[in-house]
Parts: sequence; C-alpha cells; structure tokens
Amino acid sequence: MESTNGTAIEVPLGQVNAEIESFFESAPPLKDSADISKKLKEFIELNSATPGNGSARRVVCVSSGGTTVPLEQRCVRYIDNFSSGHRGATSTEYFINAGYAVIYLYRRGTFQPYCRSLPDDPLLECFEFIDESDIQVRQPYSEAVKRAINGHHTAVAAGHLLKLPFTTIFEYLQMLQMIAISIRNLGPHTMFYLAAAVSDFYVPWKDMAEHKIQSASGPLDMRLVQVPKMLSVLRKEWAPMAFCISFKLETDSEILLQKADMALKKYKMHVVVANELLTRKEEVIVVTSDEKIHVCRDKTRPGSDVEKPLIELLVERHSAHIKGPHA
Ligand code: PAZ
Repeated sequence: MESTNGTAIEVPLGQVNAEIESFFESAPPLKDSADISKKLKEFIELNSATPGNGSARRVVCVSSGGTTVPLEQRCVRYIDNFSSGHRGATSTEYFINAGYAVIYLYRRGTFQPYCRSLPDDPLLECFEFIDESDIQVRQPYSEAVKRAINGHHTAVAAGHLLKLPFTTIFEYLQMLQMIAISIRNLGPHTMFYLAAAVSDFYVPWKDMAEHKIQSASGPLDMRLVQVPKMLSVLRKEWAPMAFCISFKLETDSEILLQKADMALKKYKMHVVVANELLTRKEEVIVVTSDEKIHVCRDKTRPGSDVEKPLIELLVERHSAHIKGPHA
C-alpha cells in the first residue's frame, strides 16, 4: 500500500497472506506441476554439493518476459505487456558465465539465452537447401547459429540451465512459489533476479466469463482486481535466506527512484534495479539501502550490453550477502 505522499506503508503480513492464499486457491491449477517439481528436484540435486559432484553452485532464478491476464477461462482474449525478455535472456548468459546454475522462468515466445542474435522474423532465414534432402546454415547466420547451439546445449547438458515457461499471471506466481520453496534449503547461495514484468491487475478466475465475451452485449465493463504483492512473502517466508533483486520500470524519470526506494523498503528487497522504458538497454540504477549506482553499457564497444556490468556488480553483492548476516 502507498500513502498519499508516496511513502511505503507496512501492510500486516497476515492480511497479505490472506490475499495471497485466496489468489492461489482460486487460480486454475498448473497443468504440469508434477513435471516441474521433478525437474526442479533433479536440477537442485545436480547443483548441490555431494561427494560425486564436488562443490555446490550458486543458484539464481531469473524471471523474464511479461505475464498475461486472461479475460475468459477458455481464453481468446488477454491483457499483455511490452516485455521482450531480452534483459532476462542476456542476464542468464552472464550468470552462467559467472558460475551460477540458472532457473530461467520465462514467458513463452520471448527471447531465449544464447539465441538473441538469431533472426526471429523468420528463423527459417538462417537455413537453405544444399540439395533435395540436406540443409545448411546460410553464411551470414553461421556464427550466430553456432554460438546459440554451443552455448545453449552446453549449459543444458551440464545442468546449469533449467528453462521453465509460463504464459499467465496464474502460472507465473504458482511457479515462482514452487521454485522458491524448492531452493530454500540452499540458503544464502540462492538469488532471485526478478526482471519479469508482472501484471498488477487481474480478473479472478471465479469472476471470469467461461466463454468468449460477446461484442453483441455492448460495451465491456470489467473489474480488474489488484494482484497480491508476493515479494514480501517471497522474502519473509518462501526463501528468507536468498538474495533478492527486483526491478522497477517507469516511463516518468521524476518518480523512478522514489518508486524504487519504496519497493526496496516495502518488500525488503536487497537490491532494486530501476530502469526507464526508453533507456533500459543503455543504463539502469542499482538501488540499495545506502547507495544508488548508475550502471551503463560500454558505448565504446560495439554490441556491448548493460547486463554485463550489472551482473558483475550483483554477483559481487551476492558474495557479500553469502559472507554476511543474510536474514
Ligand atoms: O524484457 P525487456 O528486456 O524488454 O525489458 C526489461 C524490463 C524493463 C521488463 C525489466 O528491466 C523490468 O524493469 N522489469 C520489471 C517491470 C516492472 O516494473 O514491473
């Protein structure tokens, strides 16, 4: 909750929990939850310290892309947002390079790690026939295809990348909870890097039309309710030892830092990364309880991105979190 002068007001956790419980109770159950649980269990075992594996890896959950809000239970129409998943995909590559195991919780159809340089319009651009039965990669794309196959297959085969797709707000929040609870026992060695653009408003499942809404019924009058804020519960209950980073996007630079500060305090995040829509690929501001650090893309290097210095900084902060008091 926000006061009229923009400062954060503490909402009692009991009230928040009741809203969250009601959200989860009324959400349509995840279709593939048993399969997701199994994949998570195997991934965590693989990246935990055992006599066979050697030392444990740090584990980060990177959320990426935007959630949809369905308007009908047999969904024909939905509300969506702009997020392309570029931030999450790029950051995943840098986390893997830095030695992390990444759970990539991503919106179906958005950017994928190691595949950012491939044309998506259409992907078939990359290939051509050599003869009637064989194809090859066309020359201009050969480096990008090799990089994608090599990076992606190596990370997946080594057990350093687990990709879990979502579409709706219901799927996203249920999966985030499953991930948080699954990695909780790894303690401070875990990180949440929540770059997904999560819907603020939704139609509760029980209030949603079952069938396609008919235009013959006249103007559409629909009530959207607020999605309960899960960040404080993630911090306090689901994964209390994890290092938690959330993102704040605004289009108005005047309010960006104030909103980021508020999120930091209200949800007790360790870091909030503030960014503006138009400059998000050029610079971000890393906001902590005592610092505001501008992180910029190195413009002298063609093809550089802001995620490189950002992840370097966050990995360093995570190391300090692991050494220090982390509750
Ligand atoms: O996905 P993308 O690369 O197009 O954009 C990234 C972003 C702007 C969605 C991300 O940096 C971000 O700010 N996520 C949180 C958005 C929010 O305030 O809900």
